Amino acid sequence: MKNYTELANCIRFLSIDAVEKAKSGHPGMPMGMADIATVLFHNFLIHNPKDPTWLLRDRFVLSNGHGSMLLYALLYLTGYKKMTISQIKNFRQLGSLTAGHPEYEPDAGIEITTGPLGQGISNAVGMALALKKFSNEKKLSRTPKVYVFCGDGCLMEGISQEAISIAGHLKLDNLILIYDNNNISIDGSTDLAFSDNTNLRFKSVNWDVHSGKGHDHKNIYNLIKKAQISKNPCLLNFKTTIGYGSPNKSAKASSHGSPLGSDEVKLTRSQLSWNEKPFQIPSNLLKIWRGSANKNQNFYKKTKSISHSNLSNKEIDILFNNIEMDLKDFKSDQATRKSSEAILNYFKGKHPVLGGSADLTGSNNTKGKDMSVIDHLNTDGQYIHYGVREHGMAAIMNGIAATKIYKTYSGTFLSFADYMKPSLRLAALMKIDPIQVFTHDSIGLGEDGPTHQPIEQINMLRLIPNSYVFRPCDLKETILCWREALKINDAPSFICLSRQNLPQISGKKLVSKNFKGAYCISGPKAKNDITIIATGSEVSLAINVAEKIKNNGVIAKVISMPSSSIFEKQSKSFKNNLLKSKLSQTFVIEAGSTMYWNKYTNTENIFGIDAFGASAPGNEVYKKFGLTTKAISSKILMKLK
Ligand SMILES: Cc1ncc(C[n+]2csc(CCOP(=O)(O)OP(=O)(O)O)c2C)c(N)n1
Ligand SMILES: [Mg+2]
Repeated sequence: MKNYTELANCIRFLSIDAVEKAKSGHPGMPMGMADIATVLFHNFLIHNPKDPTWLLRDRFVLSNGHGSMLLYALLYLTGYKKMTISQIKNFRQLGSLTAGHPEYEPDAGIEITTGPLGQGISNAVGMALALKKFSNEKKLSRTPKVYVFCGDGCLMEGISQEAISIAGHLKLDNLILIYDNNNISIDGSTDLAFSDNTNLRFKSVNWDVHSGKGHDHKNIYNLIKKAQISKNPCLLNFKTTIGYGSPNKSAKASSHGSPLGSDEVKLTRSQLSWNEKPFQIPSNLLKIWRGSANKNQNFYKKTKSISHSNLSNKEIDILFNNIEMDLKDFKSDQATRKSSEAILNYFKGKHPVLGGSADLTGSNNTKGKDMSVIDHLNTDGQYIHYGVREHGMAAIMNGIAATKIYKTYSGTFLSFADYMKPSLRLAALMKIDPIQVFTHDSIGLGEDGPTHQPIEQINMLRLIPNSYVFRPCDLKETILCWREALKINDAPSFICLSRQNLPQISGKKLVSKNFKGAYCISGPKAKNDITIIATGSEVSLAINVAEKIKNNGVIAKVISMPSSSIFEKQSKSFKNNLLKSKLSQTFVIEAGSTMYWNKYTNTENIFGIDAFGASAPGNEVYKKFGLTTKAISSKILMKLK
């Protein structure tokens, strides 16, 4: 056996010194997990620091992201070019790769952004699924493994249950979760709030479970070895000591989230017989670390040139031109969720999308006719039944998207976007590209009532930086929105679709080549008295309003805005031109909260809903909130008097 203690101390002291220099950070977790990480990286993890984005590498996910220095130390020690010693010295400083919590940077070996506890475990499920599916498709000799570290906090978070439950159901045998069972979280002993029988919990959802001692290298080695041949996802529950090596702070919450302090650092150096200056790693140890990734070079050589098979943007354009041609003369009223289904049916295997729904497949219309279901026997499918696990689903999709192997989408009701928000935000932060299909996008859904009628959700989504919100008004716009969403590869997309039937109105007016998020759908392009902006199901309402007020001599230009996000990116002159009116009056109609639209007009010109909906047929609810042709046109005329 190598001298794992000294090798682990390299991680410990890089972490201690970096946190000390930054005057902030979390030394306890890296000190406690250093032994396990060392054994894992020296014997099991298959990666190549010289080719960080090799598609078929194992993935290492730090779900307890507060221990970020553990990851940075590992990346530096194993020789990732971007992770230099000066990056370590600049821990938590502006512009460094060594952010307070790991921020997705595959080029530097950072596989996923973590920090909000529970996300990493769930991302890892998506990674394991994508890698297993891809390895089967390519008939590889080895399926890459996903190793995840997590702490007590991740296991207390509800999302972890959703993720481990589906991982067990799908028998993701390439997923190994290593639990830092140190009995400590921020408030003190976990006894304050946590008395789960974690092993039983995992066993009950079909995981293999082994318990071990997290500072006993032989024991660590043996358990990780056992996990290699598991037929199920595997939990390794290691008893560890937070802040291991610190005479006064180990096993205490005080080592969790603040520097040890210079006196305690000295004592720790002496306790662990570490005589190096800050940030110095003895060359003999660095050499051993740098050589640790030389395992399984054959597999690397055999698979390094394998790439994923997503369509290029040009190919997507061609595919969509065909769809548009085919559906050109479509005239019947149709819910946009049905339009979306028609598009998915058109793909017929032409686009390697990995779809799904959180138990609303028939309502979200997310399953294309030819898509087969992924289960534990069939990873060749293209469709995942996520079960009723929206938050888990969104995080799992982030994991899939982060592998860069599959473009992925899934569905639920728009009102349940709230259940997914933390993961949607992280997708945007990471610049990864899952697509969420959110159906039942307004009070128009009717009788299911206010619990299901989204009000503020669409604007909640619009507020997430680096994300794209779409709300098409008919089939043609739905085609356009799908096309754009599939082409976006550096942000998540949210496609909001109606439950109720809508008329086909965009027709030939839709300039689809160079889509700018909004366009004049009815009325004159210039010399209009007023402008009315509408989205989705309210576009036809806006057109009706425009026709009615025309009888009173008021000429309105109606702007359909299927993507406010794309419109906002346009030049000021384009936006001003489109919105321009003789009376400088812009009105907005959208069956949701109004606040977002204040940037384009005054509050009294916005027809929306700032209350919860109502349980009644959709038309009745529209009436109740004054969203009818009659009510809106008379208000507009009053305003213009
Ligand atoms: C969703 C979420 N809630 C709260 C926090 C703040 N937080 C960071 S670490 C932590 C305690 C975690 O305990 P544990 O996972 O046992 O970490 P350890 O102290 O053992 O390193 C908390 C509450 C967070 N990062 N994410
Ligand atoms: Mg803990």
